[in-house]
Amino acid sequence: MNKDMLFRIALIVIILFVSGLAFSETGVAILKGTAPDSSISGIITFEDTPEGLRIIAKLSNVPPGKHGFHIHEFGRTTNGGKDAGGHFNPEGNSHGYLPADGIRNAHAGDLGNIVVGLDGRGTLELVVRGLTLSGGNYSVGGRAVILHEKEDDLGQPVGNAGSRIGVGTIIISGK
Ligand SMILES: [Cu+2]
Ligand SMILES: [Zn+2]
Repeated sequence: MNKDMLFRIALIVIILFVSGLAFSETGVAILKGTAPDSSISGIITFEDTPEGLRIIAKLSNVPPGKHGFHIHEFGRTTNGGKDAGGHFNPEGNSHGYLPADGIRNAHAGDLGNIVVGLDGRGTLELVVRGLTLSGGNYSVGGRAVILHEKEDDLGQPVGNAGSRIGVGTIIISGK
């Protein structure tokens, strides 16, 4: 291998490294119903952007109405979603609505509600300042998204949203 070849290889490695830094980190959670006979499903994508963490949720086969939607502390999906623990809340704040209240005045997992239509489908798109996929005090990678039976009415301590009807682990999928 001559010097010119080595130089070209080094250049390619540097370009790959720099372009890797430029791309934002992405993640995904595949949501499944917690009941054995449930047909609830969903795909939630995550992307780190300069404005915050972009979260896009697309659900299907969910009963119509509003359903509380949160990030819970642990990525475990077992035991009907209960093993995911409580709302992700590293600062010990009161329950709220993160996009409006901010990271100091809500749980870091308080994403509000998803509205599901008569066709069983619901979508939600948020850009949440403060959250990341990895790194820092508010990283959501490896935690879980939980879909609740009822509306999150912002009541204390966790929004009165009832049981956990859907759960999925947030997996970091790429840079
Ligand atoms: Cu929840
Ligand atoms: Zn909460």
